[in-house]
Amino acid sequence: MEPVLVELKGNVATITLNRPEKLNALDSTTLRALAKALERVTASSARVLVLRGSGRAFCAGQDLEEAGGGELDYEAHLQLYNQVFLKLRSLPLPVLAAVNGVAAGAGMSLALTADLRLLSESAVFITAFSRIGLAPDTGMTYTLPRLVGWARAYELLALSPEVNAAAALQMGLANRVVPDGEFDEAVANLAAELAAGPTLVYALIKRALDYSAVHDMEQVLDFEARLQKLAGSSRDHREGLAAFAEKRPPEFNGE
Ligand code: T3D
Repeated sequence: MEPVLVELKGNVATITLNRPEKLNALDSTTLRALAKALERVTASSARVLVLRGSGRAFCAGQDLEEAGGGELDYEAHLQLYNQVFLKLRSLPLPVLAAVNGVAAGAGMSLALTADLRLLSESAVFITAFSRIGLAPDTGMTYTLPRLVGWARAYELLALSPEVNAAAALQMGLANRVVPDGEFDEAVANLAAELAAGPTLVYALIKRALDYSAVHDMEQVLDFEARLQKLAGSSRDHREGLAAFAEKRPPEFNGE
C-alpha cells in the first residue's frame, strides 16, 4: 500500500497520509513519499492543497516503532523532516489541513504548518513530544505560540493534554469545526473556494505573515510594499478592479 496518495483534480490537489493501521505515523518511507508528493503538487497546476489522513486519524507523528528500532540515521531523518516542513510552509498556494481525527507530535506540526485547519468534531490535537521525553521540533515552537500565545503554547507543550475540536477552535488552533458527517463536504467546499481565489495573493499573505513574525514594523512595511508591487501588477488585481467597476463577481485565475 502506498504510504502517501496524491490526487490532482481540477485545481485541487489532495495529499493523503495512508497508513491507517498506524494512525498515519511518519516513518522514513512515508516522509520521503511526502517530500515527493509535495514536489508533484508544486509542479502541477493546483491552486490549493488539501492535506488529510486516511482512516480514523490525521497523523500520529513520528513512527515510534522506527524511532525505537535503533536503525534510524537520526541526523538525516531530522534533516528530511525539516526539508518537508519548509517545503510545505513555502508552497505558493493555500494549504488546508483537513483534520479528521487525532493529530499528535509531528502530525500536529503538519496541521499547524498549513494555512488553514478545518476539523471534524472528533479531531484531537496532542503535542505529544514531552510525553515521550522529547523536545518539540518540526516547527512547533514557531507555529504554536503564534496561534495560541506563549503561555498556552508552553502549557500544551509541557503538559501535552488532549485538545478536542471545540477547545482547539476556542484557542485558535482551528479555523472551523464541522460535524463528522459533514466533514468531507465542508473540506471540498472550502478547497473549491480557495482554488477559485487569487492564488498569488494567497501566497503573498503567507509570506507577509511569516515575515512579520520575526521583523520590526519598519521592515514589515517595506516588505509589504514589495509584495504589493507584485500583487498590483497581477492579472487578478486587474480582474478585481474590472469586476468592481462592472459590478460583478471577479473571476480569478490565480495569476
Ligand atoms: O524522533 C524525532 O525527534 C523526530 C520527530 C518526532 C516528532 C514526533 O512526532 S514525537 C511524537 C510521536 N507521536 C506520539 O508520541 C503519539 C503516539 N501515539 C499515541 O499516543 C496514541 O496512539 C494516540 C493518542 C495518537 C491514539 O491513541 P488510540 O488509543 O486512539 O490508538 P492506539 O491504539 O494507540 O494506536 C492504534 C495503532 O497505531 C497501534 O498499533 P497496533 O497496536 O494496533 O499495532 C499503535 O501502536 C499505532 N500507533 C499510534 N501512534 C503511533 C503508532 N505506531 C507508530 N508510531 C506512532 N506514533
